Amino acid sequence: MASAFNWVVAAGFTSRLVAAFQIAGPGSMSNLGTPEAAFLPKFIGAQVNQTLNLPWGGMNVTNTDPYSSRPDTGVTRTYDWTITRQTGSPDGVPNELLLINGQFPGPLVEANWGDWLEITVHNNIDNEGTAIHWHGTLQQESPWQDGVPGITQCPIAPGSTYTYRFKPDLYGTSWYHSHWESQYASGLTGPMVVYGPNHVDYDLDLGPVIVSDYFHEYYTEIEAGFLAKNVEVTSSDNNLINGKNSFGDNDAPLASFNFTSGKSIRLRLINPSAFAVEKISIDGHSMTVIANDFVPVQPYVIDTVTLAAGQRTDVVVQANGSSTDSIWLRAFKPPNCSPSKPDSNLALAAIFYENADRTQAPASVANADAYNDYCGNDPLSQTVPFFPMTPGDPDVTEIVPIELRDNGTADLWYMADRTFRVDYNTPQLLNAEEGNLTFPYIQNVHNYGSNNSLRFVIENPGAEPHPMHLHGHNFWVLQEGPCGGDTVGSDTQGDTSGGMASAAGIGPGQVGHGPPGGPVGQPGAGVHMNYARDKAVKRDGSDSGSGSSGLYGNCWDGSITNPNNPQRRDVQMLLPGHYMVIQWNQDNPGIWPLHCHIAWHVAAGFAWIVLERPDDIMKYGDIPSFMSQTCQDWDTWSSSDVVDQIGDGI
Ligand SMILES: *[C@@H]1O[C@H](CO)[C@@H](O)[C@H](O)[C@H]1NC(C)=O
Ligand SMILES: *[C@@H]1O[C@H](CO)[C@@H](O)[C@H](O)[C@H]1NC(C)=O
Ligand SMILES: *[C@@H]1O[C@H](CO)[C@@H](O)[C@H](O)[C@H]1NC(C)=O
Ligand SMILES: *[C@@H]1O[C@H](CO)[C@@H](O)[C@H](O)[C@H]1NC(C)=O
Ligand SMILES: *[C@@H]1O[C@H](CO)[C@@H](O)[C@H](O)[C@H]1NC(C)=O
Ligand SMILES: *[C@@H]1O[C@H](CO)[C@@H](O)[C@H](O)[C@H]1NC(C)=O
Ligand SMILES: *[C@@H]1O[C@H](CO)[C@@H](O)[C@H](O)[C@H]1NC(C)=O
Ligand SMILES: [Cu+2]
Repeated sequence: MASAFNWVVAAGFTSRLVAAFQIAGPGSMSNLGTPEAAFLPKFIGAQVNQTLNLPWGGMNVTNTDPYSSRPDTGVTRTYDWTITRQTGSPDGVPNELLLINGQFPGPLVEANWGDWLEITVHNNIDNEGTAIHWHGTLQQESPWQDGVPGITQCPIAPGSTYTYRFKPDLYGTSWYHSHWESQYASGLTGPMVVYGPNHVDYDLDLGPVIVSDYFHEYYTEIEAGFLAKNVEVTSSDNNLINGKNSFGDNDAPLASFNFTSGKSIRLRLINPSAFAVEKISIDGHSMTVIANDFVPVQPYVIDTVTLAAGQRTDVVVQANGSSTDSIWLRAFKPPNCSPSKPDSNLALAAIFYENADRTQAPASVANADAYNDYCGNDPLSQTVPFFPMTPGDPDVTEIVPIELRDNGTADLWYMADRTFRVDYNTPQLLNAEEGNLTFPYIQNVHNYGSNNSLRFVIENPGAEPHPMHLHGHNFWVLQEGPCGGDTVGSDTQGDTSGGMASAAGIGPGQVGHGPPGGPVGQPGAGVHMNYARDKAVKRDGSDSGSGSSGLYGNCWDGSITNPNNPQRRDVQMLLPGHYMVIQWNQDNPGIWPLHCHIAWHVAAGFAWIVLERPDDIMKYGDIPSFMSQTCQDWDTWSSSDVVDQIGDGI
């Protein structure tokens, strides 16, 4: 599926590299992807040859439902972080970054399944609040530690400190990031590994392989630009592996990794991009997928891993090369999935076998599928959770069309006719705990009471893909597919989809390469971005727009892929011109955003707030005590300093 264009990008990059090849070493902004980064253990405290006495006892992938039971090791692991804004040059270009303890990417957080984490965050940014979200954690015992400002806490004010204390309830690979506006696009993010049981054995754990888009402009400029419809600024400048790459011909050093011939090696692939889809491949090697997000899956073999923003995939690779081999690991961000500058789309990392010549650039050839530019995830039929769970009939079904709307001065995202904005001074969870379930309309809070299960049919009539993420849960992905029926044809007003495509910096003919046969999101194919406003009708019969009823919700035929055990994860890509159906059980009282994980989209109102079991939230008597210090500090700071809330706040 690779287009000629993509191959040109790749070839240009590779030939330049051969001239001046350097791998990153001491002095890098993070040791991840350098020879100093240690292989990871099977668990913290692991002894060589120790197989008994696992920290989590006899609980394993097949005998334990991790959503309802988990071990308790009695261990608390502590971290102490200071966040600063300073100049760094991870790709050789000086850039204004937000750093944790001076590192980019941020420090690796490690825990055993059943441990507690206690992470103290000092905000030393002089004029911005912050809050750190632990992506993919359920926060079942601590919904106030989810790290979303205005929702589960007041922001940590400049000069203030907050300590997050939570149990990373699921095991596997994840990441953390600031949830204040798009701060994470300027570096405020890092990897998180929770050691737990394995259903596929391996010899060595290479640790995090973080692949992400990268911008040479501070996030506030980009966010303001997106809102002001100056979307050129959302074109990424580079692609990084563990925070490393060169730019242009500056010869900045690359990431590298060690392979040992004959060994099976686990890689923890993470995409913390602001926007990009990443295609990850290793020349001459295939990969066995063992987990998607925090969900172990029945192993399947592929040549190229696809990660949308927020997603992770754990793979095991057989190091079957010879001991003198050196090869490339490639991360390619297809320019049809996110806007990007020319020549910015490929990152390479060197993989050296034990006797390789480490001074020479690898000369290996890309796999046939390395520059595949399909933006969607692996087929639902292929991604089968190892611990099976069967969804029941939902108590509530929502039909949610999405739409980008121009309000005259700004581009904002709407979900079923609703956009979103927080108030940093009154966190929603505090309101709920106090029994006040009346939220300002703009906060887009939906009270689902004590319903047992919720289903969302999300329809994307636009020209861009959206990686949909839910806090506090892994959702089932019941089905996905083209959504032409609802979006093509009847609406003759406001056909601005071509404008949307170019607004995103995506040129004609590059939009939404779907699975074969789909008329997917091609400009001019009748996709109407204003459709949602005009025709949105929720299934409960309330007409949320000005149109007639019954036009939404017609795309999905009710079929479910693997109905006894559908794919579960915490981010799923929603393609242009497609729908997706997700479902989850309300087993986690709290207040959880369902949002697009593209930083510029979520900052422009693309969030729907799920209020889950408020009666049980009210039983958490100690929420005010967790919030009081940050809220007092925030009130004090924000009463004397003007808060420049560029976007919706998250
Ligand atoms: C990678 O290999 C190099 C060369 O043998 C060695 O110096 C370095 O310590 C190795 N790193 C790891 C993490 O094994
Ligand atoms: C592990 O135990 C076996 C059997 O006792 C022993 O032969 C081997 O050397 C041990 N391996 C290491 C790395 O200690
Ligand atoms: C998990 O443990 C059970 C025993 O409780 C065992 O039968 C099963 O094989 C184990 N599963 C894995 C994947 O190790
Ligand atoms: C290594 O395994 C891959 C499949 O993973 C295969 O295509 C390749 O030919 C193998 N290489 C060697 C040297 O055996
Ligand atoms: C459009 O939305 C922006 C961002 O929320 C807001 O600042 C502006 O006032 C809105 N403009 C109009 C005309 O409503
Ligand atoms: C409930 O919260 C809303 C929004 O913060 C606020 O406007 C309202 O005054 C509160 N109501 C009560 C009774 O406290
Ligand atoms: C279920 O959710 C709906 C909102 O979609 C709400 O009106 C209803 O009261 C909830 N039912 C229960 C039992 O909480
Ligand atoms: Cu989006």
